[in-house]
Amino acid sequence: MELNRLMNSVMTEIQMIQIHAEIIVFFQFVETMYINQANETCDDGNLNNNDGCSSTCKIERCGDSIKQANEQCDLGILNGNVCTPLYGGSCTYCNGLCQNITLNGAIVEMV
Ligand SMILES: [Ca+2]
Ligand SMILES: [Ca+2]
Ligand SMILES: [Ca+2]
Repeated sequence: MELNRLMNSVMTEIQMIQIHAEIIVFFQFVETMYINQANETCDDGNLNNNDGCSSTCKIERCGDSIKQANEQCDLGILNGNVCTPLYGGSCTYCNGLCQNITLNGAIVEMV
């Protein structure tokens, strides 16, 4: 009987330790989800893109090299690099507001 009670209390202690460990893991998980880590520029606690904070916890903006839903293009530092259309042709570049801009080249006039 004494041994039984001792065994029970040992088991209870082991269970308490396990529960404690699980609680720590849970809080670490919550922390990872919501708290800004050093490599993050934002954290909205979800894994969705296009809501201002990306799934990799970076602030979504024009110039981040990732095309968000409200952007037509995003080439990062190459935004605003104006292209040069050929004669009679056209070219498209991404401007500083992440919009595609199409330029038409001069028309070669047949004389
Ligand atoms: Ca985080
Ligand atoms: Ca998000
Ligand atoms: Ca972008």
